Amino acid sequence: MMLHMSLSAPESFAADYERDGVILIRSFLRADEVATVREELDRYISEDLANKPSSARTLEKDEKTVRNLWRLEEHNDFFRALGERADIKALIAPLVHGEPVLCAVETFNKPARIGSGVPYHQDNAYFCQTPPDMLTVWIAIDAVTEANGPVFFVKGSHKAGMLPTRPSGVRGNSIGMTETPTVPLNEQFCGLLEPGDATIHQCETIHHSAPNTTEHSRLGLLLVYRGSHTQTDTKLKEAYAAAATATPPA
Ligand SMILES: O=C(O)CCC(=O)C(=O)O
Repeated sequence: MMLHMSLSAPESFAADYERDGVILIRSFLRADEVATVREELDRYISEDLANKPSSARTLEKDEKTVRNLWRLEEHNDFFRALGERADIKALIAPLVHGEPVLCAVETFNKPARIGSGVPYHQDNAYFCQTPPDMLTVWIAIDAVTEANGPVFFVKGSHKAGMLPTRPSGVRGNSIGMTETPTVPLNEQFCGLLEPGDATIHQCETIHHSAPNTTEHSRLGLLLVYRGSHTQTDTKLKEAYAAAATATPPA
């Protein structure tokens, strides 16, 4: 069992989040907590994953290396407990404008050399919630550098709401955007993180990441929350169902 820290964030973090749709929090997890997360992920992949349904993961093109782990909150007690931590939920409550409900614990592993990219997208195309009071805490387990496929966010893009989507054909990220944003990369918010640092992004903030061609893995652990007041938007859900049927995640 991990010892709980008292999480702290800059005083302006809620205002920054409302304005930009993305914020960065240093040392979200301590070094020992990061090490425990890594150990449990390694153990889960080597001991448990083979006995889980194929919906528990997406593999890279080599058909053996894990690209994503999905539904860890269902499949693993340690990760459910991490996602349910009272200090984390207290921190994000003002951002989801209500009582946080843990919706998902997952990974984007971006393994060395073969880690695939993630096309421009808005998470609410997958989550399908209204109002969009839903977010992702993206915690670096490995260092995230400019070279190993950091996540880039278009600041303020959450304010324009959901933009038209199209199936992307990418396994694990089936819904892309009809039009790629014109904001140049050097004007986007790049999530450069040390292990334990985190970004938090709103579910309609546009983001993407490049493939990892380096020798350095770029493992991220994601905690997804919504406010208990959000509801499923049927129109968004229909588009998601069509894209997921065209490109199943597993
Ligand atoms: O980790 C990545 O490269 C992409 C992550 C992502 O799409 C997300 O956090 O919603």
